[in-house]
Amino acid sequence: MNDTSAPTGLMGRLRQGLGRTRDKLQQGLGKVFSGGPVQLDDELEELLEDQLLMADVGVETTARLMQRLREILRAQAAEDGQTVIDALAQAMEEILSPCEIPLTPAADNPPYVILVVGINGSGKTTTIAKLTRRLRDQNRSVMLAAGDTFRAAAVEQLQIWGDRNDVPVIAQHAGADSAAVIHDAFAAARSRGIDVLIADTAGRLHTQDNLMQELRKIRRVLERQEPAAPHEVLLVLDAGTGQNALNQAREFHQAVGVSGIALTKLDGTARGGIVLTIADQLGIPLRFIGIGESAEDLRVFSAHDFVQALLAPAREETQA
Ligand SMILES: Nc1nc2c(ncn2[C@@H]2O[C@H](COP(=O)(O)OP(=O)(O)OP(=O)(O)O)[C@@H](O)[C@H]2O)c(=O)[nH]1
Ligand SMILES: [Mg+2]
Repeated sequence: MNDTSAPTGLMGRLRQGLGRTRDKLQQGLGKVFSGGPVQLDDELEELLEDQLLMADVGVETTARLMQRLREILRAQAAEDGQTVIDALAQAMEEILSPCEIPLTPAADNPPYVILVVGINGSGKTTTIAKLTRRLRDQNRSVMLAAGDTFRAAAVEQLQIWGDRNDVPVIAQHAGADSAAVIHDAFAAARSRGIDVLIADTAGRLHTQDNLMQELRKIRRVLERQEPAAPHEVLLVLDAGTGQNALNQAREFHQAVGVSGIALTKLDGTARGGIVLTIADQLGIPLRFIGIGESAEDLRVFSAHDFVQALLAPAREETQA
């Protein structure tokens, strides 16, 4: 991340956001990325495997990638660094593409309800703020439900974001029943004809059974108000937790049924390969990736852009 060039445009920003993972991967694969002639022999395979594992791609997904890489390269005669990179890009995109399913809140029978869940500090509330801004820019009306009743500061944090984006926030006192807050918010959103209701929840460990029960209760209460709600259960995962994110996703999915994932803090980690593991192992739509603190740093996930940002040579950065 010692890159002092200032990439412009959305693609440049994505490259910068994935800088840690990309730099590590490309440095580790210097032989491939320097562009000279290379052969996919045992030595190179081992090097590739090591680098993918270090980027937190995970054992099974790395094996799958390597398998595809061999297949693709078997069909090609000349091998130089670029051929290997192109083949790797193709193999990665094949894994990621099925999970590239953006979140598109339906306009009929409002409100469209997004229930946001995840462990402590994964980025739920800031993701809600960024999502709110995105929806407001699309001229959708938004309401927020302060379902994190655990901390007083959480309600205030959401309130500030709501004020900033000029959207109403339904909240009660700290310690209130989260399901009741979200229930009231739904009723208010429905009567006011609000397009999208986004419900924040307290961070919880996937191992805390009572708190997972609480999420089930929220779901039940919403379902009673509107059988289709929540329309989206968005799980927010911190990319820095690496392979542990997989366990979190499995437990949350089992408890409340996750329909989409937002993977945050990719900018702060060299373990961005976790995106590939998540796509490969879970098959849950990857709605958004977070690559920084500002609103535009919550990006709709694009398999192609992600792979390009990861594998495109750093020297192209200034041209982005
Ligand atoms: N660099 C970076 N920081 C992020 C990103 N997403 C969230 N953060 C930061 O992560 C920290 C925690 O974010 P919150 O949104 O408060 O997390 P939370 O899941 O609501 O936390 P709890 O309510 O305590 O469970 C904040 O400092 C955010 O600014 C991201 O994509 N990149
Ligand atoms: Mg929060």
